[in-house]
Amino acid sequence: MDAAYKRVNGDHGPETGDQGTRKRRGSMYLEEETNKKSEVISCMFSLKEEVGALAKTLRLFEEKGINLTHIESRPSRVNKDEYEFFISVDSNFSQVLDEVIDGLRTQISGQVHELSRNKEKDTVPWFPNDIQDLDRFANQILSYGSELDADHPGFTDPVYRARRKEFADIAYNYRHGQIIPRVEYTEEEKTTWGIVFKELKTLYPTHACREHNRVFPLLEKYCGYRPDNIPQLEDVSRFLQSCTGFRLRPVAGLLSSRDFLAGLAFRVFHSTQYIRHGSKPTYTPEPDICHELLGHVPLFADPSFAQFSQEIGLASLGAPDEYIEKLATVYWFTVEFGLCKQGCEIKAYGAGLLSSFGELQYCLTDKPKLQPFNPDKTCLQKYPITEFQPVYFVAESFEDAKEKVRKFASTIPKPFSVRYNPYTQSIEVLENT
Ligand code: HBI
Ligand code: NLE
Ligand code: FE
Repeated sequence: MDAAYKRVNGDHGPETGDQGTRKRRGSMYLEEETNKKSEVISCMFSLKEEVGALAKTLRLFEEKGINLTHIESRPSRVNKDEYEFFISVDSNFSQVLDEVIDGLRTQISGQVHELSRNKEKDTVPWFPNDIQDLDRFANQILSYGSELDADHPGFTDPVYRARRKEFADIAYNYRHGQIIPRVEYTEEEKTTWGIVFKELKTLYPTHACREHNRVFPLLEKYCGYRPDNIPQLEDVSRFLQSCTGFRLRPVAGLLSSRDFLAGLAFRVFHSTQYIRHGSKPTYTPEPDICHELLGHVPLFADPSFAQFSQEIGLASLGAPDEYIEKLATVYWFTVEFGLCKQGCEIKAYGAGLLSSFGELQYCLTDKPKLQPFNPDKTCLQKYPITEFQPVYFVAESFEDAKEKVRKFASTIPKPFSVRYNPYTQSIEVLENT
């Protein structure tokens, strides 16, 4: 076994290998020994201002024998009582740096960001190897869930903002395998849910695909889907696991496309837990609990759709950035805003449609333009994210869409292919030799 592929922290089972042709590959891939050129790796972290905080942190590097080549500090612009530190190390230390970064994340109160790592063209971007590796995404959200943009309807509502911070903290502290903390929703939040729930329920029989309509009554029966109750993520996650092995994990805000799609490879769906602002229940550009529970969950309970979604996730692992963007677009026009043929009718299966009373009505009128789903074309389509879609793509069926995505995935340049091992909940890498 090539030592360069081995993870240093021995928390994984034995490597699965067929005479070295199949290797588990995770964070260590970047440091393959053929890649002799020394690269700089940088990372940034913030620390609360207190005596000895930096010394304590630097000890983590010392313990692993890591030589820092650069360190700078500046007062944090976000939190007045914090300092930000920027450090660089030589990539010879890349393997152990992972451990230090994990250590930093658990031991310091501030945030840690990895800034750069071996940006050479022919290297493969890091991807999670094991379902636990998804814990690393927890504090890599694009905008912290409690920092709302100025045009958000909750921006000037201090109660809403404080509430968003509570939800962000749950997600931030969540680790794989834990029970998702239950949330007591306020009367106001339940009212918003009730409006969305009741309005959508009148449209589902005519507008939603048959898979959604098949699962919805089960969610009412087993998961507390009712107009006066916001279901708990933990209960829904258990239900999904029993249907298709999909599970939910709470997330504080938007993840990068790469991270978000990688979750799907493990049948893990990153779910928000907060609810949209009550002033605009029929449409919100952001995912919220209505969107996740009413839009996504029913479809993830369908075996064929679950497999389709996982296929997009697997295709994303280690893909170059430009292909991540293409896959994110494919995801957008299927999982989020997909339409499909059912008999001689067209129905909605995209979660963004199934959670928006406004857009669910609109999408089946003659206003938008419809095109056949074809990943090669679909992946190039531009789209707005804060208004109804001008274009939708129509799939023949989930099975057909899955085959097409599989074909598309095989055109992504990668020196390996992957498959998911559900027994070990990890990715097996098959080298292309
Ligand atoms: N992050 N938390 C979260 N939820 C999403 O639905 C989501 C995301 N990041 C990216 C994303 N969706 C998509 O728009 C694609 O980029 C995959
Ligand atoms: N527009 C959707 C809704 O209002 O529920 C949310 C879309 C999230 C991508
Ligand atoms: Fe979504």
